[in-house]
Amino acid sequence: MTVDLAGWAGYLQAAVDNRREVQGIEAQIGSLSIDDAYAIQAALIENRLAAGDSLAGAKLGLTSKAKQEQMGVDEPAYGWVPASTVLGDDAEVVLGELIHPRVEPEFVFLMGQALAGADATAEQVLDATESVVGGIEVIDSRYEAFKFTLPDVIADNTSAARVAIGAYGVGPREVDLRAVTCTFTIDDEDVGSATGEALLGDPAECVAMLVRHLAKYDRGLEAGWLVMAGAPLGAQPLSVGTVATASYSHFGSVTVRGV
Ligand code: 0L1
Ligand code: MG
Repeated sequence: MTVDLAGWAGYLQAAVDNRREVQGIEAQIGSLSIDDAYAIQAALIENRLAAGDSLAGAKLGLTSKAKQEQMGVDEPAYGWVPASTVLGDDAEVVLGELIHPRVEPEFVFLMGQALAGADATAEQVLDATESVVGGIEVIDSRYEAFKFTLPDVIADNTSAARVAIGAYGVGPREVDLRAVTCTFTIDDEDVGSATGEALLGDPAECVAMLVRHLAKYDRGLEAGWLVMAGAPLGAQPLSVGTVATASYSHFGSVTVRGV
């Protein structure tokens, strides 16, 4: 069956624009291949770029057991970070612009050099990285009740909505990134702690997986981009008045407030 890639990309963009959740794609057409899901995602992003946005980087989602179990999915997914969605390390998130946002801590690589290749390794990722910082991603699935299949969430650019980026980082080999600890609090209540190792054993290996994925499309990471390696902990709802803080053992802290 031929999938209407442009039509589904428009369907998801309309959900963003109208701030209204929509039914999953697979629930409507039976099944969607991973390849077609990435093609819808590509069309969605191309439309945003044509409308004046630019790319600030790329992301992985679902790279920790905590996230995979929370969402009932057992594989990572890859997506894009539009420049218009990037916020500072103490950020207000306007809830009226979103559907049903959640927040999650992130390990974020800031690329000093471009990197591409179907055989990219974690060592090459560290070589190409300028620094690693903490972040908080705001995810906002466009699907009803935040429920989706893996192809659905890929098409939806892995629920990406906003990301707050920390101001302080470390050189990629200054610390063992697998041992960096993140503690997440919501309104001063501790909702969990995890280390970088929760990201498929090694955050740098996650980024290498992304580079190998991009190689299938003759693409790579660019110098100056940010790359989210994923969330080591499950996501939490963000409401008006909620204050979420991710504190990292080596990256300082990042805060977002729902307004
Ligand atoms: O960044 C993420 O881990 C999100 C991936 C998509 C699944 C979700 O919406 O939680
Ligand atoms: Mg994330």
